[in-house]
Amino acid sequence: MLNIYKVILFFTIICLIVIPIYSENFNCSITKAEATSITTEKFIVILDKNAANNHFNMLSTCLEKKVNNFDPFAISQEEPNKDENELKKVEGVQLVEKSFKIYLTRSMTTPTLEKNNLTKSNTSLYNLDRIDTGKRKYDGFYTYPTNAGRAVNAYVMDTGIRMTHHEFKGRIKLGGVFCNKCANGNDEFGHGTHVAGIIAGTTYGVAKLANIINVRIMGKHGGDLLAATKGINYVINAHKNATNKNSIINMSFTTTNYSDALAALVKECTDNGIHVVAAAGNDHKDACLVTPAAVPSAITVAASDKLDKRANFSNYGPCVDIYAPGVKILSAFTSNDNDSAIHDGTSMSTPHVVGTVALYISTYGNLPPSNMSDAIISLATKNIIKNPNSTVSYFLRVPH
Ligand SMILES: *[C@@H]1O[C@H](CO)[C@@H](O)[C@H](O)[C@H]1NC(C)=O
Ligand SMILES: *[C@@H]1O[C@H](CO)[C@@H](O)[C@H](O)[C@H]1NC(C)=O
Ligand SMILES: *[C@@H]1O[C@H](CO)[C@@H](O)[C@H](O)[C@H]1NC(C)=O
Ligand SMILES: *[C@@H]1O[C@H](CO)[C@@H](O)[C@H](O)[C@H]1NC(C)=O
Ligand SMILES: *[C@@H]1O[C@H](CO)[C@@H](O)[C@H](O)[C@H]1NC(C)=O
Ligand SMILES: *[C@@H]1O[C@H](CO)[C@@H](O)[C@H](O)[C@H]1NC(C)=O
Ligand SMILES: *[C@@H]1O[C@H](CO)[C@@H](O)[C@H](O)[C@H]1NC(C)=O
Ligand SMILES: *[C@@H]1O[C@H](CO)[C@@H](O)[C@H](O)[C@H]1NC(C)=O
Ligand SMILES: *[C@@H]1O[C@H](CO)[C@@H](O)[C@H](O)[C@H]1NC(C)=O
Ligand SMILES: *[C@@H]1O[C@H](CO)[C@@H](O)[C@H](O)[C@H]1NC(C)=O
Ligand SMILES: [Ca+2]
Repeated sequence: MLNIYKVILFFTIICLIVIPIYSENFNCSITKAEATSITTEKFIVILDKNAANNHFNMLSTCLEKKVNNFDPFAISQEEPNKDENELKKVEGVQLVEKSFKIYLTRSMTTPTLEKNNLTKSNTSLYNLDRIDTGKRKYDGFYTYPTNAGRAVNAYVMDTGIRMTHHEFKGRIKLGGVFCNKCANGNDEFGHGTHVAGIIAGTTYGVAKLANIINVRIMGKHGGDLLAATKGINYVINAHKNATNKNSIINMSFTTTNYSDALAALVKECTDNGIHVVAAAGNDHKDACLVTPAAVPSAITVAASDKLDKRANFSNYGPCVDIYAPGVKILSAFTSNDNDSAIHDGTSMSTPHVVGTVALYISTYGNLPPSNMSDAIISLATKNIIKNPNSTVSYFLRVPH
């Protein structure tokens, strides 16, 4: 059985130990010659349960190679498949997957910036106005439970957040920074700030009293699977440590291909009681083809527009659990502490559901993730949006 804490331990020990070479009798299946070909590529390595105590000794002995901080390995690019297979033969290694690029799920359209223009009236945000009702009806109000997500922690795994933005005052903190060459938790792109605003912004947010925890896994140009796995490990650890177990992760990234490592980590989160809400993706294809969207225990969110039509970029199909507004969404942005912008994407739909889970928890109490998923679906409105490759669809509705 997968044990994610062993992964953490693995990275941590590599961080702390200054390479004494161990001489225990490990059964090395990688030869010295093979080990010398190891150079640059990064792999995610997940160890099985029994390997934890020996893993560092084993790997440093077998590979006779210094392993850098948090970078599990570097493998020759000439024969990557061979090396990956060799790595798999090391005792205790359960899963090896090459790190690859992950993508933001905001669509590629150029955002319309609306600087220094916070919408004070709650009548102009169609997305908030829409999600408090079943049948489409814009009454100019967003009606939500008064607890508004209080004491719920929403972990935003994204490009960082402009934490000084007025939308988050007093309810935001830095969790960790996991991307390569990212100096701090700042948002150099705007994506994470926009998402966080939809979850919990005072003006733009679904759950206006929820806490935001900034887990930066992407820089200006996206990130990679390795950073994502480190970020997820962090959240699981933080959740385990915390006395407040009301945790939701918002996963705004997607992969071009299905990732076994990412799927395993998402399942580990939900097994530990952390709610995972994931974007369906913006490639107009079946969401079952990509992670984390395809993972059954995640709540997977597709995008619709003001007229309840599926957004033409949105992924779809049986792996989609729910639709939420994701076209022309106004939220916080990064130029200054009052900045706002309009974005499209399943990245914008996902935080609506994160906020709704927060509302649910603060109103009715927490549930195990699978029950929460059922509860959110039972609040939702059935079959008002066409979901290709599936006979059923649900549209988000907040508790009322
Ligand atoms: C080491 O590997 C060899 C060959 O695969 C196997 O026969 C042997 O039992 C292993 N020894 C230990 C201690 O695991
Ligand atoms: C921004 O301000 C201008 C001028 O007051 C107004 O016309 C426009 O509707 C505002 N935009 C938003 C999104 O509030
Ligand atoms: C929405 O509008 C109502 C009536 O104008 C006002 O009482 C309420 O505070 C507004 N809510 C928000 C979140 O702006
Ligand atoms: C969890 O607690 C341990 C022990 O106090 C600490 O070393 C670790 O940094 C904490 N991890 C997180 C993610 O908070
Ligand atoms: C994704 O899968 C396709 C087809 O299986 C393959 O050609 C491509 O290299 C894969 N991409 C990545 C990033 O692994
Ligand atoms: C999707 O819809 C937008 C706006 O309605 C339109 O500009 C765009 O061309 C459409 N894209 C595709 C691929 O149909
Ligand atoms: C942002 O808005 C606040 C109050 O709404 C105001 O006090 C502040 O001056 C504004 N800052 C900027 C940079 O516009
Ligand atoms: C939440 O997830 C969505 C889609 O998965 C993503 O676009 C957005 O950036 C995320 N927001 C936060 C605050 O993590
Ligand atoms: C969660 O759902 C399972 C299966 O439907 C049910 O047996 C269990 O009682 C539920 N737990 C809670 C806390 O609602
Ligand atoms: C529906 O799924 C099937 C296989 O599962 C696939 O071949 C087909 O292209 C999908 N249809 C759409 C519209 O994506
Ligand atoms: Ca309304």
